Amino acid sequence: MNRFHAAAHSPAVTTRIGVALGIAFGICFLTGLLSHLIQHPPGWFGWPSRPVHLYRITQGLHVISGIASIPLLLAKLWTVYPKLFEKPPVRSVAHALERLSILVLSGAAFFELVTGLLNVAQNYPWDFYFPSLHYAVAWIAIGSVVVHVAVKLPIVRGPKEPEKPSPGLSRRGFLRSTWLVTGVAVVATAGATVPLLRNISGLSWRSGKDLPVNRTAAAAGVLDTARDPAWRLEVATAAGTRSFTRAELAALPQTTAELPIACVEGWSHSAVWSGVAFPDLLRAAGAEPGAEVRVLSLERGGLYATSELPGTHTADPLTLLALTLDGEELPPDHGYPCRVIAPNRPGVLQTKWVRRLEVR
Ligand SMILES: Nc1nc2c(c(=O)[nH]1)N[C@H]1C(S)=C(S)[C@@H](COP(=O)(O)O)O[C@H]1N2
Ligand SMILES: [Mo]
Repeated sequence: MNRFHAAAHSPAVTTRIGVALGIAFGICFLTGLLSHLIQHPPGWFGWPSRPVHLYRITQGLHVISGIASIPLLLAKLWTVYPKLFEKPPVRSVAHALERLSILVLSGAAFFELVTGLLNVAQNYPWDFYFPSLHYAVAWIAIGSVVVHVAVKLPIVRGPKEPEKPSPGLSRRGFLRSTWLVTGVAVVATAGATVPLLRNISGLSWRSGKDLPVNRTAAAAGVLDTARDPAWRLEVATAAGTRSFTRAELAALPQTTAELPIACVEGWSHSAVWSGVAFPDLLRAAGAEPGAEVRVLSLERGGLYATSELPGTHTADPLTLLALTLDGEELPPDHGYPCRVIAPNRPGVLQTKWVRRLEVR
């Protein structure tokens, strides 16, 4: 082993990288949990409709901290890998448990980072098992992190070993390389969500000038139904069902607002939308703003063909059933004849090609 390797395997280096990884992984877990709660809200959970940009920040943090965790996890495994092949493999029950917990921890962390990265890179390559599995394994990962930190805390807080001058240099070198690679990974991807970084984020996905398209009208199988002159928006309330032609929707009071689409993949993009604000639409249909509304798309099947608008959102005058995008008629790929655009809401819930609203 040369000096660089010997230094990289020192406990001090493992600890420094471990602390950074713990922070990045913790942020990733909490922001991921938040995103899950917003998409599958239990009764006790409420998510506000303001500030408008809050979800784009929390989800941007989720993806950025996840990406930062990848080089940190690799570096951390590198610093300890001689120990992974130690002999004898098991010295005592405690030792066996510790090794097992590290195996679970690295396996779960790897699974989370790789599935997250694939989701971002391939635009939802899976149908439904990804989000639920990614969510379930997150608990295994964070649970084993907590156990691992509890076991290692005495070492982290214990007396620092004296830095020997010569290996010290290489140690610092290894740490510096780790911070550098992590920094580059973050800056290269952060442009997808941080507008200021957009110009220098060579590698970032979906960072062009135009609003990205998540699923096209053709892919969703709605090209014909979206253009059908017989299309009507149905609004079902306790008092009965009202339907609106597109011209009738356009004749209602219109609201214009600049609002972002903040995809769970981490990219986000602002655009100027106009259409009917939900409070106005609900009143026109004989219902009250603040009612819970189920949104149904022309798309058949598909994970994102329906969504729920909570009362906080249907009472907010910035929650739109949008008819135009950047001053033009809504393009088919962005949801023609109309779509939901609500403030502070995950992109997956901004349902396109709306055909029916069910007021609860
Ligand atoms: N009906 C329907 N609506 C949908 C989707 C979909 O697959 N089907 N994708 C959602 C996702 S994941 C995102 S990020 C946004 C993207 O909107 P855009 O394609 O207009 O940018 O639309 C949302 N609305
Ligand atoms: Mo999305």
